[in-house]
Amino acid sequence: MQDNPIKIAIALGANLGNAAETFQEAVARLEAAGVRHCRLSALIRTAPVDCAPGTPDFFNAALTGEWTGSPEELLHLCQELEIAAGRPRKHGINQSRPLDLDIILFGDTVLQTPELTIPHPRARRRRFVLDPLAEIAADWAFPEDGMTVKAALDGLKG
Ligand code: PH2
Ligand code: MG
Ligand code: MG
Repeated sequence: MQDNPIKIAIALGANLGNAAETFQEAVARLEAAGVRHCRLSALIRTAPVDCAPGTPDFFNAALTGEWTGSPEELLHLCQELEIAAGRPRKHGINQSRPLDLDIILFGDTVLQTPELTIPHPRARRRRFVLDPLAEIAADWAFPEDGMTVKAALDGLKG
């Protein structure tokens, strides 16, 4: 456990069930588990990216907060909440899901283990991540090179 709270950003995604309710429930559970000062962006509806033909549209959002545990502890919490929302423990890559919680940023941590890569390796090329994150954390800089969320999003738009 670290003593000092670390600012974290999580991307939320769902394309099964009632995403608005599922996201609210996830925020409540994250708060109950110790994520403080949670701020949730608006939900946006997005076309599936890198998914099988016929995959339903997604709802995406982003959340910022503060966490006092390790990155791995936060990952395991996110995985628990995905399962609580009805996602099978073992699932295919990019398979439809009632809840996906991906850690995008964890303070200025850069981390690569078999279990977890931070920042999220695909975040900067995904509008469905950057659009909602820019609403609540536009000036947050990616630690590898200092590029802000807004600049990364503008790069994708250009
Ligand atoms: N998540 C994926 C793959 N593709 N497409 C959209 N629009 N939204 C997502 O959340 C998403 C996706 C893998 O987690
Ligand atoms: Mg994901
Ligand atoms: Mg995921």
